[in-house]
Parts: sequence; C-alpha cells; structure tokens
Amino acid sequence: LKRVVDDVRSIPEEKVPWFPRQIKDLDRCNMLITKFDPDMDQDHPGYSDPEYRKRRAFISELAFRYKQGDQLPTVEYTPEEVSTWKEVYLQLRSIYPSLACRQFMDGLQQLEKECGYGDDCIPQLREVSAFLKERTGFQLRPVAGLLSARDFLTSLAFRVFQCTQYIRHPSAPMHSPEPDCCHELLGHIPMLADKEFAQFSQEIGLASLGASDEDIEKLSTLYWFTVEFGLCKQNGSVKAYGAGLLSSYGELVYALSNEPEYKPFDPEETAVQPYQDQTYQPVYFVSESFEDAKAKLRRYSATIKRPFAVRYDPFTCSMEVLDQP
Ligand code: NLE
Ligand code: FE2
Repeated sequence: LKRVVDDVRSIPEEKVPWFPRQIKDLDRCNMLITKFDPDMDQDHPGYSDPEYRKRRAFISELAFRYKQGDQLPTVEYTPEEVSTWKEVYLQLRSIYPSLACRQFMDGLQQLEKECGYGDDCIPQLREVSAFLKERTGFQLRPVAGLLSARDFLTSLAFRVFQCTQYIRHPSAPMHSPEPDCCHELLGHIPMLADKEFAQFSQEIGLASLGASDEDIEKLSTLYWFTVEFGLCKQNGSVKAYGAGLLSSYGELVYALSNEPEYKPFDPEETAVQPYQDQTYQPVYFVSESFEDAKAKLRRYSATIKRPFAVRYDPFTCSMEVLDQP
C-alpha cells in the first residue's frame, strides 16, 4: 500500500535533489543557461547590436519579476519585431501542410481560428495561456531565456510551460540556437493543445522530479530528440513533430531532405546520443508513428528508479509524494 508522506523524511534526503511540492515553488525553478544569450555569446547575431540587447534586458526583467499566479505580462512589440514574426510565420506556414504532423496542423488551425494566430501580430502569452488552459490544462509562465534541464522538466510536472517572450534577431529569422517567442508559439504551443501530447509532456516532467543528475541528462536528451527534434511516420511519409524543427524554416527543410542521417527511435539508444545545440542536428530519430514515440517514451520514463512515487493533485496544484518501500 502506498501512503502519502508529508515530508520526505523517510527518503534519505541527501540522495534526492530538491523538487517543488507546490506550483508556487516554481518561482524557485529559474536557473538559466546563458551560453547562447546575446550578452554572452559572441556568435549571437545580437551580440554587436546594443538596441537589441537593451530590448532583451527589458523583456527579461518582466520574467524575473514574475511570480506564480501573477497575470502574464503583455509585451508591446515594435514594428520591427512584428515584421520578423511575419517573415517567420509566412515562410513556415507555407511548408507546414507538407512537412508537419497532423496533430500540429490541428492545433495550429485552432489557434488561427480562436486565438488570433496570423502573420500580422505576435500572439500574447496571456491569451495563449488561457486558450491552452481550456484545452489541456497547460498554462504558461514567462522565462528570461534557456532554462536548465531540471527546472524546465520540473515545471512540466505541474502542466506549466516556461515560455520566452523576446523575439530572435531580425538578421537570422530562419534559425536560432536559443528559444524565442517564434519557437514557443509556433513550435510548442500547437502541440500542447493536443490532449494526449499534454499528458505525455506532464509524464516526462513527473519522471524528472527528484531524479539523479544522470537521469536528468538522459531524460533531457530524449526530450531533445523527441519533443524538440522528433520525426514520425504518418500516412507513409515522414513528418515533423519536434518544436525545434517546427520553428526553424532552415532546419525543417533540412531535416526532411535526404541529407541528414535517420535512426529508428529507441529510447535506450536515443538517451545517450550526443547532440548538437549550435546548428542543425546531424541525426534525427524517426518513430513508427506519433503514438509509438509517446508509448516508448512513457515506458522509458517508468523505468527511472526513485525511492518514492509522485502524483499530481490538480485540485490543490500540489505534488503528492508516495512512499514506495
Ligand atoms: N532552432 C530553433 C529555432 O530556430 O526556432 C530553436 C530551438 C530551441 C531549442
Ligand atoms: Fe523548446
């Protein structure tokens, strides 16, 4: 019999990394990886553009100040930012019907119909979050940049998706090594409007809570090759379901050309595949179907060993920790 434990005293504390027990605790999950940001990375197209860096600092500040439960900040995008969005949107929109998976197309069409998605303005997180909440219970939270894998995965356990709000530099609209609002809004959000995908995302998050650094590394590598760069077969052809592909015109076309190497998706192997985060991936994992990818990843997550189990209580937005002697 499993019982709820109030504190983790029955678990050897030093062996279990801290994790949030309440949705409020996500305020502490904000460790940023700054290697790609325009103040640190000399290769960033915004590195030598002081205006761009100033804008980024302003939008970052909104995320730093945000506390769970606050209204999501609105950004008044400049005409230049909107024109970058427009270019990204129009280019990608024209190739989605032939290269994106069906679940993505369904989500995108709903967003276009009901959430103001289009080429002429950048959707606001507040509206998109309300839209998702009604469909799949996911909500958004602003983040200033690329998060550590542990903090990012942790928030998924609470059905919270951390979203950047700035936009990529206008000189490189077709690919960005760091996330930006094009990546979140076009790559991730349509998929998160799918009930099953939402469920599956939360499960990856749950599997990550209190996991060892080694297991986090494997889970985030799997996340990388599926949720970010996954391909699947659909009606006899290969389609993209990964957000990193669906937000990059350059890489989406490349991934579905005959240049890169394809391997069949197998979690054990995929979890240890070294990956590329500067530019296009040299290898992509293809699953037999979108359902197959989800089922395999679920099975893998269930094998991660922990001395306890977790269960999310959506009524109190808190994590129950269950003894597993
Ligand atoms: N390469 C993606 C893009 O250009 O939108 C972003 C990937 C973020 C992990
Ligand atoms: Fe992403």
